[in-house]
Amino acid sequence: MQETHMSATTQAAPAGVPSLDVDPFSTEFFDDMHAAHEVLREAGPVVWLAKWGVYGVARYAEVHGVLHDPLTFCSGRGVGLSDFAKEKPWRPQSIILEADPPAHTRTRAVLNQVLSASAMKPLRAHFTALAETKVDELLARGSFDAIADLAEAYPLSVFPDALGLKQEGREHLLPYASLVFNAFGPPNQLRQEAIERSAPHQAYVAEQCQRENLAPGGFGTCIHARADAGEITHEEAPLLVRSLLSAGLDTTVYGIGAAVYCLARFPEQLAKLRSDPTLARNAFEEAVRFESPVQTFFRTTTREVELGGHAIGEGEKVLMFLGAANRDPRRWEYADRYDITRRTSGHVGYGSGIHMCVGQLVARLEGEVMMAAIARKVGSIEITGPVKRRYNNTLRGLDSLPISISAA
Ligand code: OVV
Repeated sequence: MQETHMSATTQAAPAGVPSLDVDPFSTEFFDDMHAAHEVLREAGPVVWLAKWGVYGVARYAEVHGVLHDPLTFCSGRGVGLSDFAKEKPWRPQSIILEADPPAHTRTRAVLNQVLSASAMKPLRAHFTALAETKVDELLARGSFDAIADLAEAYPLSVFPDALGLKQEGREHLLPYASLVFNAFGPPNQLRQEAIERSAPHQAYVAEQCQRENLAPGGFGTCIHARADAGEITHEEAPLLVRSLLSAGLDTTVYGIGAAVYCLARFPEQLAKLRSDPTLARNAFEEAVRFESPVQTFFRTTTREVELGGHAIGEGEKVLMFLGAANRDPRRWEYADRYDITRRTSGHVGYGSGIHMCVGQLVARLEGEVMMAAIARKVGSIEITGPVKRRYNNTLRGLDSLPISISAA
């Protein structure tokens, strides 16, 4: 392991930048995150995170500013702690997430098309029917775990088929995604153990990215067709399929989990949703702001730059706290309230700018139709047992949410 990351002593702050010794990748941080986010925001527009020797931004303005200057704050050196200019990536670099213009522009254009609004149209009826079937089944059961039985079960029932994956081996999908998101973090236990156990999951994913393993009509086949059209090479197509396998499932699991957790905690918001099911899409969007299932990404500076009044050198990692920005009182009124009628636009739960989630329409479709099915069919939601947190270096969500629901 790299000496720079393993040093027992913390790394000294550049002059004038508030230095904090909080570790944003520790269980203590995850367990009391909102208080820690406030400390980060109030310390200044930019902070130094001594434990890992990186800069951090937790206020909305600076997070937004970094996201919208992708040439200065690049992704090509990795969006995790590891700097690809200094360390070999744990897997071949993503050609969309971990890329900068002009290379990024071409791969992004392909996924923009594959996951466009018009590509969503043929999916909506089927995604809606399966959300309704799922809610009916759970109403019949009465009590269940909202994570395993709803937040995981529903995306698993629609997304792998939409991608065109075969049935066999799908049990690798969630562990693979969990690994990818842990790997953005520092070399802590979460990351190191995930990578140690990664070989079978990586082998499965590499195989499913091949054209012959993808069903006609799915997103995967659609990507390979763009290679035939000459927009990307035949070597690049499997890597773009891999991006969907990495980022397309667990994120929506955490998003839907967040939304159900919100409705369970805030019954007056469920009542409002029931009285007007057209609020379903915004109720999901507000859950993405409120919980920020994807909490953090890094950028790397490509030059000396001024940020929050401080000069930052070239080759520095900057950690963006998306979840803290999404609750920054400088930007949001009643930031800590889940309010399904709020104007949510501008939240950075999907990022912002040229790298903003390319799968956001799929995520919103899944979230909307699930919230709409709940709005029409569910009368009440009650938490019936201990709520357990799941720990991941990037994703925020629950491991277990025991609930009971009643019919409308
Ligand atoms: C947004 C995201 C998360 C994880 C992986 C990828 C993208 C990828 O492109 O592989």
